[in-house]
Amino acid sequence: QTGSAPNHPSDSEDDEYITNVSIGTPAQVLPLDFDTGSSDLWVFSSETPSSSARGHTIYTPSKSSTSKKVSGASWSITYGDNSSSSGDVYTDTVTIGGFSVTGQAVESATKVSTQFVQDTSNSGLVGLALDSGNTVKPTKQKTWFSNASSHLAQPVFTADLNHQADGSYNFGFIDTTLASGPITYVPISTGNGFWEFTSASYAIGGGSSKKHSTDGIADTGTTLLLLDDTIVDAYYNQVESAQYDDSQEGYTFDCSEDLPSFSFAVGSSTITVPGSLINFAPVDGNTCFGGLQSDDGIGISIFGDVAIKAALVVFDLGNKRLGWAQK
Ligand code: 0ZP
Repeated sequence: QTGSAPNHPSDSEDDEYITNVSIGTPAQVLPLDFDTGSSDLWVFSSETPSSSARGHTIYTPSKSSTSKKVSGASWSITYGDNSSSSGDVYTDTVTIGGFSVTGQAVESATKVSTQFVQDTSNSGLVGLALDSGNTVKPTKQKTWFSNASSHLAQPVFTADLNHQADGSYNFGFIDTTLASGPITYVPISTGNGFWEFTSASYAIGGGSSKKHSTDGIADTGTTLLLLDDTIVDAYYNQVESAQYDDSQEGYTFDCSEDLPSFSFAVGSSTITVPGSLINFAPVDGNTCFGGLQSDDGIGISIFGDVAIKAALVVFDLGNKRLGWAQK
């Protein structure tokens, strides 16, 4: 069996990617942010204070004949950007792209931080990282993909994200027509619960490849490409108008300047992110914010949406590996 779900960017900047998910019986359809950087499936619900839930779609477990409360279970998560949420737990049927998982843990929010209140484009997240990162206590719960994987034709899913355009998350199969190049696989290290891999080198524009080991994760829930200062500084050195802007906390440049591409190694091949994707968004007037920024303070590098948009990314749980193919 397989599933295929369309996604779409939340806004013209591609800040996040939204996919509709059906929960319960009859189906309640919620727009959720699929996040390969975390492992909790949580939703705005009838238990979320109505002042916080305004503008969001909510899950009402009491209206689902298949919902069951998980007695004594609670969850609490804080993300890299300091947004947070917490609550209690149900199990219910969750259908993504036509494929249903019964008994999926659906974490219901009784509290959400202001970032989530204000961001009405999503009504929760679907965590697609490894099970070990799940925050439910006293018993960790499995991700939707982990539950689905033994029933899927292959224990894999793929992310196809596009700039200002629809894309897809496919489960159980790899549609190679979504890429132009071959898929190169690299092993993941599972110890931190992420889709974590090592990239051995990078290149800027047509320049020579520089040896530099990057320990990073493929994270659909992070908007930008976040790498070591050495790489980020070297990149913006090649951008005449670029400067580090303290008030924006990142590199900005003249919107009209053409940016060089950025390439990173995946095994023996490379993925190239075109300069147009690194020109992330205008901040004011003629100044634009870079899609490549520093990972300082995170402790790991993040291949977020800016990098993922350039590729078809294969999350292969069966073989504990990541595949990257140029689009
Ligand atoms: C984001 O990328 C934001 C957007 C964002 C944040 C900060 C600066 C930005 C500058 C320019 C453009 C975007 C920026 C996601 C986002 C998009 C749209 C609207 C939003 C409204 C409110 C809040 C966020 C919005 N956040 C990353 C993030 O935390 C930043 C980051 N910092 C990553 C360090 N690492 N992403 C998480 C999922 C988000 C959470 C989904 C907020 C949207 C809502 C995770 O994918 C990150 C992951 C980091 C870990 C791999 C180090 C994580 O926190 N996992 C949870 C585990 C807990 C560790 C057990």
